[in-house]
Amino acid sequence: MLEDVVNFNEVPIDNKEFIDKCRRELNQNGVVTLHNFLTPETVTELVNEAKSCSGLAYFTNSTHNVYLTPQNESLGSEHIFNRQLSSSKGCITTDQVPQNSKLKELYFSDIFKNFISNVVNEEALYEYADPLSSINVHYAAEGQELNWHFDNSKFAITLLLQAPDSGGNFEYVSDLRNAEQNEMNFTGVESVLSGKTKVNRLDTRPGTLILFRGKNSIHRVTPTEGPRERILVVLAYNSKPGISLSESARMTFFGRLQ
Ligand SMILES: O=C(O)CCC(=O)C(=O)O
Ligand SMILES: [Fe+2]
Repeated sequence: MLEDVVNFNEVPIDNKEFIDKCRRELNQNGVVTLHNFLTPETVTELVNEAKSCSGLAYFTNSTHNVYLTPQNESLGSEHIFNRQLSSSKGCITTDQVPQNSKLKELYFSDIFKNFISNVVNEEALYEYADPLSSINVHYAAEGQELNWHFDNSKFAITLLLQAPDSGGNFEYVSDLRNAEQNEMNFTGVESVLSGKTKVNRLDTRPGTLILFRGKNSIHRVTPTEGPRERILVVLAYNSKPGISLSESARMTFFGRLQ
């Protein structure tokens, strides 16, 4: 029952007015924050489930530029385009999430997919064709962070399961570049990386769903502080069926193709 997973009293995702309100909010702010999206029982259950699977997680330390692209040699190694930032990422993949998990019930639910597709203005949403990329549970232990970047995907859905004692904050600057017009805004990026630009911080708690347009909004997750790890779920969809995440991205994030 989806009612056991989603807190319909506070977050009526099958209600037209509520859906319209979320769509307006996303269009205006590039982000929708839904606190208490998951019922408290579901949060507890999913934290226990995630902890029992954490031994399967694949951890990588990587360096990347904010655009998540290869270097452009012609700009020189000192150029902000080529500035290398380090991130550490650990996650389990869709096939490692238990078959009877409430995460799968939510991800494949028509009510949830209909809600998301209406809010993001897509006709329909489809799972990834590969067995890894649709549902990922991310773990960030003390000191681990996800550095400044712009996403490749049009939107991202996250569910925080466990917050660290401190740190692990989601920070962002909206509409810093325009990918559609290939405007990269080197000056704006430099100013964020050097700490001159004031950044926004999302208020996210266990059970909160975030719907975020990260293609033009630079964002990061600050290092986890203290022994309690940050545990967060990423749900990813495509607007067309039969699409897999690229092989290079699968190797980078998961260390395997299937
Ligand atoms: O961990 C988060 O809250 C955000 C993750 C993120 O930005 C990403 O996976 O691209
Ligand atoms: Fe991101």
